Amino acid sequence: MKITINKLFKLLCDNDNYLILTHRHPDCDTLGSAMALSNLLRSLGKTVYAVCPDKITEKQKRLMDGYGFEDTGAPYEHIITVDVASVKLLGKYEDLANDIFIKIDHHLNREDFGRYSYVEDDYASCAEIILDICEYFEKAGKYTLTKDAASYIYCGISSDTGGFIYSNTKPETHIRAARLLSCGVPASYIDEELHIIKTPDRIKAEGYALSNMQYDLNGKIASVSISMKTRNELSVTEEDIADIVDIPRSVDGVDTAFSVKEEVDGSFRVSLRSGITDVAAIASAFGGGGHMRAAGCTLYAGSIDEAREAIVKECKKHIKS
Ligand SMILES: [Mn+2]
Repeated sequence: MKITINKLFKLLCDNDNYLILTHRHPDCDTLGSAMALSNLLRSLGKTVYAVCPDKITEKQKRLMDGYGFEDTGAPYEHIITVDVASVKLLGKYEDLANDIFIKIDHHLNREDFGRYSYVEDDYASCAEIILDICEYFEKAGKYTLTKDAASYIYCGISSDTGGFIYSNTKPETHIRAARLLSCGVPASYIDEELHIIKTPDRIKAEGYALSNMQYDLNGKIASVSISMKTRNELSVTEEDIADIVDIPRSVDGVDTAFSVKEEVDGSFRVSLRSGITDVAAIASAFGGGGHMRAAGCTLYAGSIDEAREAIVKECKKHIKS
């Protein structure tokens, strides 16, 4: 059931013992949203802890002030999901899908789950919704946005807008960011961590991507495939290749860019980015989802080339010539 912010305010006030769930393959939007919401709920005297179905990266841990999102097995009563578009994205927590109390999300292509849902699907990030909630509590005289919470929210916004570059960035996005900066958020530190600083292994992975790019549809599609064999040869981690799709998407003339990565279980993880084409529609053809211009899915195919071909075939259906 969709609820208003006033109803959400009442629900958060009237209940206690929260478990916040983030999505698998976590980004700083889901993590930052969870951290800021935890900060708000704790300041109200509530018990809350946040977990992630996957291990978070060292960089994410730094940005989240050392909080690792590990499951301590602590008891809880009410589950809140943040930035989770589908129950599949709950990973090992998928079996909790029917027990979700409140879903807070900004995805356009999302599943209907959770007893209550609070959604703003024209927001660039889920973290901005958390900011709205914080401000609602402020107006009610129950909370003052802290520098820490503001920093977590800023991480979410900067992460989901690619540092205010993606087309989801709106005037309101900048206005919200301005408010966060006025709380003392170390924006340039966060932006550098998120968008500039890379490990030597990440640079090595980018080198591989640069020299192994594949083009289709007269250069409108660019892709890079990284098999487990390549991963081992380069000795790069999942973290090193997490945003490798940024390499094909940086090529002039490319509309749709994607990366295919072989996973430990033999499946193929695909990340899609585009200029115009609705890549959420492409991802959803394979049971995935996301946003118009940034989406992802997991494929089960005989080989990485087969997986790549399947995506190219689907892209061709959606790219207007
Ligand atoms: Mn998000």
